[in-house]
Amino acid sequence: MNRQILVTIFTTLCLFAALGCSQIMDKSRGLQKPDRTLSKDERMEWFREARFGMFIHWGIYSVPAGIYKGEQVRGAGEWIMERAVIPVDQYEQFAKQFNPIKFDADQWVQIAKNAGMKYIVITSKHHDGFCLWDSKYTDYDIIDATPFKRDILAELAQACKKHGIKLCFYHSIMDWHHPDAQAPFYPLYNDSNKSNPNFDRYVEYHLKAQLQELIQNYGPLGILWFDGEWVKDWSREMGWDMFEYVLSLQPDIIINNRVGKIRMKTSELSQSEEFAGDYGTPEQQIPPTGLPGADWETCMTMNNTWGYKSHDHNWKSTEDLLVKLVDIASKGGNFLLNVGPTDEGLIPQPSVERLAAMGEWMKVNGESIYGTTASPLGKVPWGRCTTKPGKLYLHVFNWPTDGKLNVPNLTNKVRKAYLLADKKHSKLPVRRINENEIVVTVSNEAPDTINTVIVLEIKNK
Ligand code: JFZ
Repeated sequence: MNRQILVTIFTTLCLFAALGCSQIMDKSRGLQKPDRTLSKDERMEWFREARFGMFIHWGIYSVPAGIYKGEQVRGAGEWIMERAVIPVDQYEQFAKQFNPIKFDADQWVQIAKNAGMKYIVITSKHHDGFCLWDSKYTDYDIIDATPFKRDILAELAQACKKHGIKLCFYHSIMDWHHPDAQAPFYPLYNDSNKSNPNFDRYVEYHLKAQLQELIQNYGPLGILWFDGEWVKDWSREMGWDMFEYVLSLQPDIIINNRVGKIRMKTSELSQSEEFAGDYGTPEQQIPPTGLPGADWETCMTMNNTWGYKSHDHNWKSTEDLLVKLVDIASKGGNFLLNVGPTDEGLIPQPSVERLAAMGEWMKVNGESIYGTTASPLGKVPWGRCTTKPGKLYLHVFNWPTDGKLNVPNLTNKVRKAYLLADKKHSKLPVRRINENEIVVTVSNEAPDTINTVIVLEIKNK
């Protein structure tokens, strides 16, 4: 054996030993990071391209649909167990009534796809602890506890694969049903001062075990979307440990910031050791200037609830939702728009209609959303701007009545201007009026009543 081979064998042995050690350290300290095969940029690539996804809040709370003992319950539909102070054994009865025979995974995925959405995040388990898949770690799931007995997540995984949509799971850390988590705290499931001495056991043998099941049997997944991390027993160390654990199960998965104890709020902090997770999740709001330097995704309801409520009719208009999508893209974020299906298995009709209308716009104008980055123009008086190398997309919400669109803060040379909806790309006249400003001559009437997109091909400096 020559020296070369001996050295190789020796280094290989050392490497194995080191790997083994780091795994042991990982278990005991929870903070050691395993070797990564992929960079964050590589993992985030599809997410940055996608820009638009569907959030689905679905569970046995769609049975009461916001009403308990004849009374309308305030708050979000999926919180009814906590809001109406329902004991665990009473709430479990909803599972027996959950029989969504109209559920059609293919149809749901098509609704998302036709809207222009690229990924779906569905509640594998919400705070109530009920599981939408056949879990071997509990009987409180769709197969063992309901008359429906069809694996919802398996059907969705198959449909997503067929239609090229990324499947992602929302998974609650807080669990009002598990005896080692919050269930014993009844009537105050969400009391952040209460501690369960067995919480570690819940994390190891329920939470982690189920996540492994989800990733291995229903993956590969796009995102694991954690929530409910505010419970007293969840720690910063657990957040880091979970982040590493999930990545070890699927190296290219994306994990939201709610896995960590402290949420990522600003850019400076996004890369800091303080924060576990890959991206920020502003809820029901669009950060005024985005989260510069960080990836983020605004999640939002179409009415006032995530989980279905029969009496919530406060729907946002299509126009409002489209403007929000563009506003978010212009600030460099993604839009995760929620639907709350009924206990029959249907996405409410007002949601279906709005998504279809958004899809019509996206079919023509999707290029100005997918894979774009935040606007370089700052505030523009008529709408928003998104960009890709060599192109600016001017989203004009308020069409100029005089047919003159002023574009401020633009010093680049403009090569060409045209309407994105115009397949021929007919040139629109462009005139520079000063160093910082150009004027595009457009028709007197807005071609699109909600948002007309003008493309500027620019010379990058
Ligand atoms: C959580 C859940 O409690 C809720 O049911 C829903 O699933 C939503 C998407 O997420 O609610 C939150 C989470 C975070 C904040 C507020 C409500 N927050 O950061 O302000």
